[in-house]
Amino acid sequence: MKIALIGTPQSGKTTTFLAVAGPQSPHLLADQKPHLAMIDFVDARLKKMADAEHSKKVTSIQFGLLDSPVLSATPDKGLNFTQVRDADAFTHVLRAYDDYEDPLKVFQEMESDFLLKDLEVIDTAVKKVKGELEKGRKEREKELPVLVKCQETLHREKSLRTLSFTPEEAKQVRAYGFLSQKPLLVIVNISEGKVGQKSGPVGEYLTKSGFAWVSLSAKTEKELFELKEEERAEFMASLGIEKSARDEFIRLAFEAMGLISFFTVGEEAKAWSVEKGKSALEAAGKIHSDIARGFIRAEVYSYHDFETHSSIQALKEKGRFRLEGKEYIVQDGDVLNIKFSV
Ligand SMILES: Nc1nc2c(ncn2[C@@H]2O[C@H](COP(=O)(O)OP(=O)(O)OP(=O)(O)O)[C@@H](O)[C@H]2O)c(=O)[nH]1
Ligand SMILES: [Mg+2]
Repeated sequence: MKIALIGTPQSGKTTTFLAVAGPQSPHLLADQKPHLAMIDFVDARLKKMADAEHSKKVTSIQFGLLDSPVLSATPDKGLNFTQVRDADAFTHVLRAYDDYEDPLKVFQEMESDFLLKDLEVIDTAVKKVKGELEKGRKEREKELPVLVKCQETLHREKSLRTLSFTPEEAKQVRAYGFLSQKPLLVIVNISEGKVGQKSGPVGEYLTKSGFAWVSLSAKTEKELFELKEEERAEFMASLGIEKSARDEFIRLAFEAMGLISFFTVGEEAKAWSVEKGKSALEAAGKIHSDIARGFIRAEVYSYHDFETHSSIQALKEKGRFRLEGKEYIVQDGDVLNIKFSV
């Protein structure tokens, strides 16, 4: 999973990158190359279960975070779109730490840039498929409905994020790498002095439009990351910051992508991500295709029950250990043990 930081020049992308990924080599800010950092989602729930069950290994969910100077959108040239087509999601960093630009206007411009770029792609694609059909290539007929659906949505100035697709359609659409379809999280980068205050029109707009967003001071968060752990908690409390940028970032990424976490706990305790509303069978497929293929049933308990009863043995005795079939809808914090035979 790769998330790309985008935004106007000097909006605070690299500062945000450092606030989430932690200190990097000193050359980072100076050179003009793209940087990818792997971010560990350290989930306290997983750690607790691993400790209680004496797991030998703990494996977190990982994200790639991409910061690249070319991902700056300049007013005359817009964003360098070719660089970001393969990202799974975007983080738009808005410059709100001074009055240099209007973050709401910048956000709306980026959104309409995305729509325009997608329209170019879709118009070409529709034309091409129609041309093929006229030449008698009947097999391409089934591609058309979903493309037309996208085209109509874009012509109505709505992003492709607002559409839902069948798995078949989703596969077809994915190949185009549409920008307005990618999950988007927004960071309103405010000044140090404004932490904890209301974020004005841009915040209201983002909430009203249903975006996953947070306001934070990237600069302060970056400095926080440079402190020792003990000092960090104290400093955060003094500034009124409840969650670190890294935690907020992960929470937002999950929200924007519609993901939840589930766990497997044994010799290795491991966290997995799956889209909200997916079945135990689909979760099994995340672990291994063989496990999905030979799926018999899932033994399931929730992290919440684990916390109440403190061990797997205790919650088993209390009857909190359930047997579920393929259709069971996985919930955030579920622990799964899938029985299978191949
Ligand atoms: N006062 C203040 N300055 C900030 C904040 N965030 C970033 N800056 C400053 O803005 C400047 C640019 O920050 P960067 O993080 O390098 O911005 P960028 O988006 O990566 O810039 P480009 O890569 O050049 O497009 C730096 O001098 C930062 O110190 C903030 O929250 N408060
Ligand atoms: Mg930068």
